[in-house]
Parts: sequence; C-alpha cells; structure tokens
Amino acid sequence: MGKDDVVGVGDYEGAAAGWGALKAVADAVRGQMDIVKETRGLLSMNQPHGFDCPGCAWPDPKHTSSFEFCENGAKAVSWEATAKRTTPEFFAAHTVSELWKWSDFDLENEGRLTHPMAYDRATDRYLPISWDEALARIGATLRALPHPDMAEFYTSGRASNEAAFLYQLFVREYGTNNFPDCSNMCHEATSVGLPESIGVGKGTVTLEDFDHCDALFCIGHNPGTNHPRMLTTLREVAKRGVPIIVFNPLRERGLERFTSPQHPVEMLTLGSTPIASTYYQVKVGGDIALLKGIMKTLLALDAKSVADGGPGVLDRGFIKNHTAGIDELLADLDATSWDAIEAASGLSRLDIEFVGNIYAKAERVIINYGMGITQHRHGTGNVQQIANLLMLRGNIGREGAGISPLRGHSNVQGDRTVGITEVPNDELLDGIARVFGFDPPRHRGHNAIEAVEAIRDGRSKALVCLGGNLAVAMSDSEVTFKAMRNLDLAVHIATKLNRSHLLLAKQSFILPCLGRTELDVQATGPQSVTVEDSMSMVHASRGGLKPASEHLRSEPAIIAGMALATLPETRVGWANLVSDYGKIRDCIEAVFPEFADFNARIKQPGGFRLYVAASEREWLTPTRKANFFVYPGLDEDPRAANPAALTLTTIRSHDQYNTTIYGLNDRYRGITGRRDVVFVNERDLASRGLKHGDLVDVSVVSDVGSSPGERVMRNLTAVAYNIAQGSIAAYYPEANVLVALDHYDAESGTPSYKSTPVLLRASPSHEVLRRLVQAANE
Ligand SMILES: Nc1nc2c(c(=O)[nH]1)N[C@H]1C(S)=C(S)[C@@H](COP(=O)(O)OP(=O)(O)OC[C@H]3O[C@@H](n4cnc5c(=O)[nH]c(N)nc54)[C@H](O)[C@@H]3O)O[C@H]1N2
Ligand SMILES: Nc1nc2c(c(=O)[nH]1)N[C@H]1C(S)=C(S)[C@@H](COP(=O)(O)OP(=O)(O)OC[C@H]3O[C@@H](n4cnc5c(=O)[nH]c(N)nc54)[C@H](O)[C@@H]3O)O[C@H]1N2
Ligand SMILES: [Mo]
Repeated sequence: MGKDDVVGVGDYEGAAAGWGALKAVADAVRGQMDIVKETRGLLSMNQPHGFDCPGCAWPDPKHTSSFEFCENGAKAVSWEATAKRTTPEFFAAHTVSELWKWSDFDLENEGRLTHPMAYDRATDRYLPISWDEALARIGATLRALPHPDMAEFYTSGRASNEAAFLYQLFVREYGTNNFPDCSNMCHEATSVGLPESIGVGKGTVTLEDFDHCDALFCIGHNPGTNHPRMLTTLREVAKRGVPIIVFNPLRERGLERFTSPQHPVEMLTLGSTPIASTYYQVKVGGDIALLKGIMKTLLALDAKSVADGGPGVLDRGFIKNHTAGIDELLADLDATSWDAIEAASGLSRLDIEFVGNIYAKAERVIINYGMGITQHRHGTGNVQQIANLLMLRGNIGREGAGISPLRGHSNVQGDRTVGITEVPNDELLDGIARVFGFDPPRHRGHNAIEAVEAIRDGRSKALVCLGGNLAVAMSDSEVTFKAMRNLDLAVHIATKLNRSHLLLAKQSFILPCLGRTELDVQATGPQSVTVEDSMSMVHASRGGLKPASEHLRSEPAIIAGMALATLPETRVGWANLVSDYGKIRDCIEAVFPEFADFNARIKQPGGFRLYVAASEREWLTPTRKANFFVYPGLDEDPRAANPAALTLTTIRSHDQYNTTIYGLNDRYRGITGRRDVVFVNERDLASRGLKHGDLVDVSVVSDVGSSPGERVMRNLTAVAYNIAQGSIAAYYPEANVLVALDHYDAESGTPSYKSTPVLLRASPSHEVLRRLVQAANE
C-alpha cells in the first residue's frame, strides 16, 4: 500500500513554517475569534508593552520592533481569545456523565468558562454558584482536613510570577509543601540534575550567545512545532555556516528545512535554508550511550593530540580550576565499550566519531535539549551527561557556549523561581518567615506522581489546581482517573473546561479566571504581571482584551479570596496585595534578593535577566566546583531485552498544546484528521509481518513494574515512518494509558513518558476487517 492510500496519512512536501503556517494561522483565527480582536490580539503579542505569548518559553529578541509571532503562538492566543463561551446554560444542558463521553477537543472547544460552578450530585450537573459561597465552602473544607498535608496544590506553568508567588504563600501559610506541578512531568530532570552538576537548575545561555556559537546541538526537541520562534534563531545560525547537529529518533521537518514567513523574499522564491547539516536518528532512550560515545571520541582525540605534541582537545585549565570528578568520569568512559554504545544508541561508531570531531573543533558550543532528554528513567542522567560533555571543553560560562534546556510552559521557569516547589530551600523559607512573620512548614512535600499516589491511597483528600489538566497530563490514565474520583474536594482554576474537571470529588468547583490576553483591572487600575523565559529573562505582560465574562476573576484575586476564606488568622495583607500587583512584586523582591528593583527593572523594554551563577562560572554546588557525574551503565530497561520489544515514545502533534487538542492534523508529519496512529520503522513492520496502514494493538511488555492490569491501545493505524529502528511513537496524551505510574526517573520523579517497552501486533479487528473486505471483493 502506498503512503497516500491510508486515510489521513501522506507526506509533507514543504519546509517548516512558510505559507502552510500562514494558512494554518488564518484557519485557527477564523475558527475562534472575530477579526477586530484578532489583529489587536496578535499585534500586541511579545511586544514591549503587550502580553507574553502563552505558547512557549522561547525568549524574545531584545527591543522587539517587528512582529514576533508564530503559527502555534497564534493558535494559543486565538484558543484563549475565542468568542465561544461555556456558560451556565451549557452546563444545564449536559450532565457530567454525558460530557465525559466528549472528546478533549470538544470539551475545550465550547470556549471560555464564564461563571464559578459547583457540582450538584442530584442532577449530575455543574450549577452556577456565587464566588463568596464557592470560596467559603472551599475554605471550610480545607480547614476541616485533619492535616494540611492531606491537600495537594497543583500548578501549571502558565501562571504568572505574581499568581504563583501568592499561591505558594497561601499554601505554606496553610501548612504544606505539597506542590505537584507540571514541571515535575517536564524539566524536573533539569531542575534536579543541573544544580548537582553546575549549581543552578536553569540554562546558562542568552539569546545573544546563539550569535557567537560555532556548533549547535539539538537533542530531543521539536522546535518547528513546540518552539517555532526558535526557528528564526536556527536559521540565523545556519546562515552563518555553523554546523547544527540533531539527535532525534524521528526526522522532524522543523529541524530539517525551514522557510521563514518573516523573510518574504525567500518564501516567494520557495527557497529555504537547510538547517540540520547532520541529522542522527538515535534510538529512543539511546542518548546516554550516544553522549558517552561522543565523550569517548573526545578522549581519543585528546590522547592523539597530546601524543603528537599538541595541546590536547580537553580544556585542561577549566577542568583543573573549575571542576571535580573528572577521574571517575574518565574511568567510566574507558569501561564503556563501543559495541555497547552502538547497540544502545543505534548509531555507528563512525557517525559518533564524526560528531565528536565537529565538537572537538568547535570553540563555542551550545547544546539545546527538550523532552526527548528529560522524560526517561535516566532523565537526570541524560541531563548530567550533557553537562559533562560541555564541561570537558569548558563550554559553560563563556560567550557563545552553554547549556540550553528548552522550557515548556511560558512561565514554568518563573513559577519555580518564586517558590512553587515541593523541596523548598532555607533561603525561600527563611525569606517567607522574615517578610510575613509566620513559620512555613519545612518538611518536603509531594511532587506530581507522589500527589497522585497519595490521592489514590486515600492519604490526600483535597486537590486545588491552578490551571492545567493534571489527570490527563499524568501517566497511567486509568489509575490516575480512578484516584481522582476518591477526593473530598477538587478545585479547578481554569479558563476552559477539560477532562480533569469531570473527575468528580465529593465537592467539585470550577473557578473561571482571566487569561493572559485580557485586561486585568484591580482597585488601583489595570495590572501587569511578569514571566520568566527559558533564558532567565523576566519581563512584564499586560493583556488588553475585554474579559470573556464579567464574572471572571484574576488568578491572584482568586488565590487571595481562597486564602482569606481558609485562613481566618492570616498574617498576609491579601486585599492590599491584590489591589496593586506592584506590591506583590515588592514582596517577591523582599523574599528573593535577586529580584532587586523589580518594579523598576520591568519598565525597561525586554525586562531584565536574573543572575545565573553558572553563566559567570560561579558554582553554587557543595564542592564549589562544577561536578562531573557518572551515570553507571547505559540504562537499558530489562523489559527491552525481550527480542520482540520496541521502545515507545510519546510526542506532541503540530495541532495541540499539551492536553489541549486544537485539531486533528499533524502537518509536518503528514497526518490529517486523525490521531489514532503509531509511527513505526518500515523494517520493524516487515519483521512482524505488518505493513503500512494495518490496524495494530500496542501493549506494554509488563514483566517489570508493579501496577496491575494489561496496558494496551487497540486499533491504531500503523504508519511506516522515518524513525529509528526499534523505536515507535504515538501521541501524548492518548498514549498515557501505556505509561505506568511507577515508571519514572528515580532521581527526579519525572515520568518516563519517552521510553516504554511495548509489543506491536496486528489487531484482531484488523483480521476481521481484512476478511470483510475480501468477502466483499469476491
Ligand atoms: N505548539 C506547542 N508548543 C508547545 C507545547 C505544545 O504541546 N504545543 N508544549 C510546551 C511544553 S509544556 C513543552 S515541555 C515543550 C515540549 O517541546 P519538545 O521537547 O519538543 O516536546 P515533544 O513533542 O514531547 O518532543 C520531543 C522531541 O523529542 C524526540 N524524542 C522522543 N524520544 C526521544 C529520545 O529518546 N531521544 C531523543 N534524542 N529524542 C527523542 C521526539 O521525536 C520529538 O521530536 O513545548 C512547549 N511548547
Ligand atoms: N505522555 C506524555 N505525557 C505528558 C507529556 C509528554 O510528553 N508525554 N508532557 C508533560 C509535560 S512536558 C507537561 S508540561 C504536562 C502539561 O500538563 P498541564 O500543564 O497540566 O496541562 P495543559 O494541557 O498545559 O493544561 C491545559 C489547561 O490549562 C487551563 N488553562 C489554560 N490557560 C490558563 C490560564 O491562563 N490560567 C489557568 N488557570 N488555566 C489555564 C485550561 O483549562 C486548559 O484546559 O504534561 C505532561 N504529560
Ligand atoms: Mo512541559
């Protein structure tokens, strides 16, 4: 069967971005917004006085003068600024049991939530409720819990610094550090791994560094879809003739070729800039082996150079003055055989040595990485191997070089900075005690997996969510959904209806909030919030659109209301803080000294950069050095030893924002109108007697892992795809049914969304279908 003979599966011929992207923007906007709103909305995005795009955390160029937007940013904005509304009338017309059967797309596509709602068991419906009554009932229930540690307070990374700071303040005054957050499912491996290696849990580069690098590595991220504004940077780097080395099991269009809609001449001539000069399809989960292979090459080159009387290729001065642990690393690399590296990475020694040579020749190297690195059992190990590789040539803390984790949500990094963490340090806790005069709890709280486990086991009875869609984002959907129905209290601060809201507790509330695009007026007038991007730049964001409903409240106002209703003896002047967000920023500055002159510094266009010690070669580690970390072995999941096993990774389509599904197309991968597909290497199909277009079942190899029950996705359509042999890919969040709750990185708690050993079989219904077709033809 040819590629195009399968419904909804074809090849994408164009480059990433370009005309296809402009058409997609027009379609997205037409579906959701009226035209006046649209131009006003888009024109103020990522401008010095506008709002920060809720799409991703890629930084804006300094002094943005031109129109910085991208297709997926436009989708995110139009999805929020939609003219559609999910009103009390809507809820009156549909029971929750009925809504449960709707698709995730259909739920959110009803539009913006307009009123606070409370679930009513007698009618199985959400009914409108006043703000005062909702907050009073929530406060009473939280107060009545036997212990504050029986409540979980989730944060999704769209919350502003101001909202997140007030939230952690409320929760700590209430008495717990239970802060599961989306970061736990995302870059936690970075937040845990990098502080051990280099003393900060953030990237060390700035956008300007990309103008000076002379080699760029992109490992496990898909910028054409998830950080489209990064393509502009990649294009500039490529134009300078700098090699861009990509490691990704799938051929991702955005990394291969790219035409920028902001450079119309190229679009008109259909020219495009080749991006990946070298693209390596590493096996899913093979990055540890690959990184060790590159380092091994470096050592060989170094030995040769020294033997020839040269200076070597390692940065001896940096290693001696700035690092600890080199001997252990060298011993580990010596003990790792090329055979093992080739088997685990799926790449040849020759290829890896070629990359090692490029790395050794480059004076300044930046390594970017995303979820392909962090969401593994060895996610922290992956991150630390990247740091090792950079440190061997002193590629941290100087111009044009460094480590660049691409954050997900637009303010997920800022939320951490202002205190959303289940493992608070003394600086944070002492700061709170000093500024607010209460003693915050000091013991560790729950991360996302621990929160779901506690809810599952009945140890936690209340869940408050500042945005997000925790149940759908979390692994092990069946276990997680069931757990959520055990709660006494569920509170969702949200802009749109999603499946998590339909997992009913004894009392369930939906509290509708303003989005980032909307005007936020408090007692002293219109307010701005602040966010921090992937490169530690903090800047202001102010929405200008009329709120979706007059009943909406801002996130800071809702949190303050909840705090007042829960903590009668509170030490915090909540109403005063909410009246003027500048006062919240004063408090942030009082707790965290790095925010000195906060209100003044956000007035400068583009904002300011937070101090990142590692960028200055100041190492805030216990050894006061940057540390080389050994990852023992190459981490192969014992289940993958099953000769029939393939390793499944779960990925985002071009038409989604995490659990928000905008549409059913995945343009750059040639998929139209469907998501029920699995991407498989042609040879892996053939060796199983399967072919492109067959209906298949994907089930987990389940001899390890303690959660019971067979995990299987049935009747997916197999798509023969350019993916590393031994690896297969399916879409997040659907494939979360296959990822066990206890399948995670032990060091960081990040779910291993990107490596589950699975079996692929013809689905029984395929046989039935085949016979029916045959019978019909006879
Ligand atoms: N439009 C849009 N933008 C987004 C998001 C969105 O959903 N939609 N989500 C936001 C969020 S929260 C995040 S965290 C980021 C996510 O952005 P990405 O990090 O790009 O996330 P993924 O789509 O999960 O894909 C990761 C890439 O890793 C590759 N990969 C999979 N497994 C492996 C592996 O084992 N090794 C290697 N080397 N590569 C692998 C996949 O093929 C894919 O290209 O994007 C943010 N921006
Ligand atoms: N299998 C698999 N699972 C994954 C991943 C994966 O790659 N594979 N990726 C993981 C990652 S990286 C992440 S970050 C998580 C994402 O997990 P979450 O952050 O929990 O999920 P989102 O889909 O981003 O949340 C969408 C919801 O946020 C609400 N919302 C949108 N804007 C606002 C706002 O301004 N304010 C408020 N209060 N609410 C708002 C809307 O109601 C919307 O339905 O998923 C993780 N899950
Ligand atoms: Mo994320």
